[in-house]
Amino acid sequence: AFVENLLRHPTFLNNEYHTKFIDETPELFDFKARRDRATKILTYVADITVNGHPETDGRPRPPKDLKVPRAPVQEIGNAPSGTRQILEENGPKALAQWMLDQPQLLMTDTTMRDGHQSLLATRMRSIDMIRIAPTYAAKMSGLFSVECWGGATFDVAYRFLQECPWQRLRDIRAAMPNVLTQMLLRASNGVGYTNYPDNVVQSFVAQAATSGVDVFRVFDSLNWVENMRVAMDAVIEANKVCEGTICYTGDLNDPARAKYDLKYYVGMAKELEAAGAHVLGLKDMAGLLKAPAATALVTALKQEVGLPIHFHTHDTSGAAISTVLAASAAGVDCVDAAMDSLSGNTSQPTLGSIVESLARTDRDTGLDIGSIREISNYWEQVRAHYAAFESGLQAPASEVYLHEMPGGQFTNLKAQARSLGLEERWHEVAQTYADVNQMFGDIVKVTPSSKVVGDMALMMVSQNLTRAQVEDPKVEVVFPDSVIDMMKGNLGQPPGGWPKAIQKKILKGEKPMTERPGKSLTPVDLEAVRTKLSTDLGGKEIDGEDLNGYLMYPKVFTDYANRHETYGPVRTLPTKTFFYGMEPGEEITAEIDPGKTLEIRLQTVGDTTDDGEVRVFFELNGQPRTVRVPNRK
Ligand code: BTN
Ligand code: 3PY
Ligand code: ZN
Repeated sequence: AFVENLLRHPTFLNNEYHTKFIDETPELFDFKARRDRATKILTYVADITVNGHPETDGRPRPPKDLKVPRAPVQEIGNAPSGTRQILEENGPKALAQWMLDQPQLLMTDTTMRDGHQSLLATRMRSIDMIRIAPTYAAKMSGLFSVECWGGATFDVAYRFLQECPWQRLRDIRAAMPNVLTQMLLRASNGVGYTNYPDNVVQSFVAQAATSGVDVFRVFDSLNWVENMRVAMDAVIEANKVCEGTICYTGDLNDPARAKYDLKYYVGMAKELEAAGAHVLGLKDMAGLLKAPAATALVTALKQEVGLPIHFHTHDTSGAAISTVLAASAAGVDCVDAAMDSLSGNTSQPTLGSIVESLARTDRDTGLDIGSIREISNYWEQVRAHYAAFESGLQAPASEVYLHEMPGGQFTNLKAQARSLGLEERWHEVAQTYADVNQMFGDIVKVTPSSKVVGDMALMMVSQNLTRAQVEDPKVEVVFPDSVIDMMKGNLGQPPGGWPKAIQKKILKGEKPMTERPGKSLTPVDLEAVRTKLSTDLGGKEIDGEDLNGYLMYPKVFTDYANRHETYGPVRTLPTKTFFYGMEPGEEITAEIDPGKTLEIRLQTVGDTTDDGEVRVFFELNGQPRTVRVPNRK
């Protein structure tokens, strides 16, 4: 059992990683409390069994005979030392120097973050990650890092998966103590969609560092370095790795897109270097960087800045591996890829194929292809459980060079279009997305600016508005709130500022802000918020993780906390049970604390009574238990 692995792990034994494992307050931590949590979990299983899970309703179902995914068996306790030890022993600057000194191409595995964010609507549950983490520790210690946190995973964990993102981080960290953990941080937008006060950003970064993030990839959705400093400084202050990141957009070799030329990117790289970045991130969130442009860009950046360069792309076009190989040949230090079975299309390029392509060359990654296959086979079993969240995307497409949607947004926007009845008009949405980009002055499109462009494009297609009409001062247009907010300056400034005419029309004469939004946001009184939240949640003790979760997403967090009161630690359920409930006669186990396992057998589901309730009969650790749930069908 994975928790047993954790328990026997040296890191686990040595640190206080434990706090959240105990969901209840310590004085309640006796047999009765355990039984209470068991009742809560049984209530959840009964409810899903009777009513189904709202998120999988009407979606494609995984095959009936799916087994709980099995990770390769691991020897515990002797994981080889890796990049994490370099950071722990020598600090972030020495780690950056170490990167520069390596002949091999270093690699980051993104499967646990961007991989499932881009292919499975971010819905992968922690248990499926933690089970394989010891295998990474044992067999993938040559990786630079594992990206496993941040971006959209944070709010999806609370909102849709009914689990604590911080606990995920601690669990992965404990099971994988030798490889750096990496997160994606939207600078002043934290892991949200809006600019937070400076002290909220600082508090969040400090907590993430404490809970287990080693490498922070910090980007700004308009490439405004001014708006990245607070987050970057907080990472540096925490003595963690600050990967100051350029977002790539446009087409380096297209004179019509001269706004984002070599000079622009080199200039931004120098600003990030001066701002204290340890590593330079090059984030091609839509997968637009073509191989010849990668050669030119990486060559120039290597000449002009002294930082190691870490390249991230998406395979939406199908051409990503050519770009990665060009970047490698030009001397890029590290690249992102996803394990084979969660790679390709809107996800990252294929890790095993990059490793094979470079084998026996001077950039040989040194990673073991047999281990990669084993781990990929595990992810293949996991992926089958998330059939409900597959996008149905059939093939790579060069259309990405037209619309420039980020891989993490593409399938989401498509689903949004579907829900608005615009699925048949998808290619119009794509064209309109490109038109909106031009209308807004050709901007970087990445969370949250990409969401604003998407909102505007959907509005235009659903109302049959053309760009010319939207720009015409005589045509009345009701703009989405997110568009008004961005034009006010609340996400910051793009290079060259916002186009004046459209900004004027959108703001109806209101004067926009041109300063850093954080400069005018009042700091939050953190202790006052903690006290109020505790009161709101009936006296629950609020630790730093809860507080920072609430500061990012007040309503999402409190909804999560209240559901946790009702359903207990449902994160411990197998994924199939979490989304589909149980079949009569089926047996599962759920390890609610290290070594404390619930054996749950569903006996039968009773008929619905006159008051609309269903009795569900279980055996819990051999004892009969009945739970009543409303029939909402
Ligand atoms: C969600 O809200 O979608 C995820 C958490 C699960 C909420 C539970 S599932 C059983 C019950 N039925 C609902 O519609 N919501 C709760
Ligand atoms: C995110 O911010 O979630 C992203 O993946 C941006 O690329
Ligand atoms: Zn990405």
